[in-house]
Amino acid sequence: MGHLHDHYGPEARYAVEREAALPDTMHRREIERGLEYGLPGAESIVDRTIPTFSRGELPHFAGINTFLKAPYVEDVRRCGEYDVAVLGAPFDGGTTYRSGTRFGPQGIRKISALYGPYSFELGVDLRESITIADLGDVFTIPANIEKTFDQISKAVSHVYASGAFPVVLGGDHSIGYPTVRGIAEHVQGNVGIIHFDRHVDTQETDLDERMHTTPWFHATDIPNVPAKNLVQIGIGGWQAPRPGVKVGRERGTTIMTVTDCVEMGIEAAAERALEVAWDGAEAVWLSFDVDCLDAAFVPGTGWPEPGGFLPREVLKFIQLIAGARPLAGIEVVECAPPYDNAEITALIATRVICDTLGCLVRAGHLPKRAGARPGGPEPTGTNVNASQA
Ligand SMILES: [Mn+2]
Repeated sequence: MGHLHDHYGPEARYAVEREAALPDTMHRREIERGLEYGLPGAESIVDRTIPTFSRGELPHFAGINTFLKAPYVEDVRRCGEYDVAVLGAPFDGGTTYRSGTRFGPQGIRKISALYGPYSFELGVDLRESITIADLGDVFTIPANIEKTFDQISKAVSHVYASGAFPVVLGGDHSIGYPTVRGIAEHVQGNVGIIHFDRHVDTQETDLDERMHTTPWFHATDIPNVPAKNLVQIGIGGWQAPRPGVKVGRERGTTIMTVTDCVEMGIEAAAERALEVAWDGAEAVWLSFDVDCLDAAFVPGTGWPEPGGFLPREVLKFIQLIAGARPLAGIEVVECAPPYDNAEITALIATRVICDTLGCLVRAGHLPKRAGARPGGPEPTGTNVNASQA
């Protein structure tokens, strides 16, 4: 690397320096595989890395829409061979206003095709660092919340036990309860939850059922998921129902409003959130409701509420959390493509996942070493990358 001049800011300097240190081994392998499986390009194509059939990253508008164009792994028994496993939970039976999140996984996968595996500021290339599988979607039951919860818990439990890092694409926020239930059964000790949302989601029932306004009431009823380890970030506005606020007060959840976070500063707020979630906990689940952002940035959601975070605030927050400690997994919920304009809601949903993965990689939390799954014993699957680490 040549000498860098002095006009860079610290972040840009880090980014520019860091890129020189990133390998390109997996990228070259992807190109070779593309030429083999997709045939070398036509005679007139000057760039001989281009195959006849699109295989791999390029062009971004082509291809089959898995998350980040990760391989679709049909045999879910093999998910433990990957560092990260993406699974959709297409369910909107828990919505109490706008439905449409059953199309959330599709919407997120579609716009994720726009993303490359490399982040400039983070100085990370996911393709060179981790393997990702897209397992497709859980078979949800549209007219039955409880059967859907059982399906989601079984799916998340399977992925977590395999050793792969679960990334759950919602779905409305009712899925927060079954996802945490699927993790908690494998954790010897307590599970904390970092919850981004404008809404508390802590009432027992809504419209007589366990709707998307209720996941944390039921999750914190699980013996090793104490309410004291639930930190709720971005809560506020006119849609945080009083019954839920009452439950949060009684059980002692920690609520941080947007103003609280912005005025103490995102670094201090992230530190507080980490302290609460990890206090005596063995594993921490990240539950990200896209509506924690201001309604202007997330038109495609079930309960848009003005006054939320700016994207750069929430991304900074996520980066600090994922960089600090290993997470048990992440879910991104309430992305409703039928209401989305220009895919901007799906875009931020994808970005939150990519930044989380990028920071976990940069901090050395991914790929996981064998047996280093947060709070649990040896993985039951064979994690190929982990065993090399
Ligand atoms: Mn919400």
